[in-house]
Amino acid sequence: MDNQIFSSSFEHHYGEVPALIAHAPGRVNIIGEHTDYNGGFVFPAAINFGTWVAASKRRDNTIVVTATDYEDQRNQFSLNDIQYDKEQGWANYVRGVVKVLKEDFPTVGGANLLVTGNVPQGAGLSSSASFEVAILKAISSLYKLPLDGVKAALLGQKAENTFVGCSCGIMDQLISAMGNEGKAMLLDCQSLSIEHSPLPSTHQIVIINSNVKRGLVDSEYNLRREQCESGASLLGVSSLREATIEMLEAAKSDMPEVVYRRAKHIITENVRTLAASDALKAGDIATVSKAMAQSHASMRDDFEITVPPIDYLVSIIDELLGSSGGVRMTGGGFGGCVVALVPTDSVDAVKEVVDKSYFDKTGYHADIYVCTATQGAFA
Ligand code: GAF
Repeated sequence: MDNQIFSSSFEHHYGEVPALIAHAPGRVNIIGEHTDYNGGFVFPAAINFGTWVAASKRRDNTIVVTATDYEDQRNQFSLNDIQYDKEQGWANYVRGVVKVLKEDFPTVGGANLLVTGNVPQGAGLSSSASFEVAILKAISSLYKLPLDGVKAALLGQKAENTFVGCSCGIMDQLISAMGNEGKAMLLDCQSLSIEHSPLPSTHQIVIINSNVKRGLVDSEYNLRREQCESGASLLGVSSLREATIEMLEAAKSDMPEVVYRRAKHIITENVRTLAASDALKAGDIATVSKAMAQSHASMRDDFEITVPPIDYLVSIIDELLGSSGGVRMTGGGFGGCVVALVPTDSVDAVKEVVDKSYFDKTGYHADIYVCTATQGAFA
């Protein structure tokens, strides 16, 4: 992103230079899927794709936002009356975060905003969280609000849960706000404690976008959440974070089979996430590889959130890498992307193996992004 060109574009739209440009990244989750809303562990990294927001203050109580990625559509609303917009769906991420921000910081005032981004949408790389956190970063910086990264993430999640209508967990907003360059972040979603650990210099993060557009995401996502809550309740714990595999096996015959399998995924995924993060720190790639393979199998068989083209991508990359790297589906599921931790000298081979057969086998073209882990939101 060229800041000079973006500033000129802001000037073209609003007749003044922006006071600041804020940025928030998308994310890739290395391991720990659907564990966040169960109080568990996740291990994502912020990536070098994100959302940029140029901003200046307005004297009135109005937010005006222009979206370059939606043909310069403009949306405008008063801070005194923030309603859901049925016409311009994208604008509800702005309306939602401004509404929850204003509840906590009533002094927030009007703003002109210009937004652009390059996180592939609907691909499981958190384009929405990156959008929410970038808007929060821009407005809180304009008005010098004491909003730290964790608080920004909680507001972004609240906006998504209460205004946009997705019962997401905290992972995406928190990594977008708090990521570190070159590092993945182990997050305990119960205590919100964070530990950053360097990614191995021998490996690259490679993301393969299946280009299967995620279908039924919100309804299936919310259903998984309900099934997990039902599992916790049948086990007599406040969240599946508190459950062990022994407790689950003992209660198996008293619970619906589907709830058993959903709970099994969460309980085993928490164990795998901690094991993978420890192993990565120790440079033990073979253990990371095994944990990622088991995570994918668990998402496919027990949590049932993968689709055949994604399973195919994982199988061909897994066969190529063996224990030298890891591969699994990343994100909420039902399409989207695969993440692979690939030895630097095998990146071309991964591209080749995907190019060779993915289209013929599935009818979809894959996009491949070799990513770096980046810093979280800044202005
Ligand atoms: C989506 C949600 F937004 C996250 O909170 C998380 O649950 C993820 O799916 C699955 O791990 O990205």
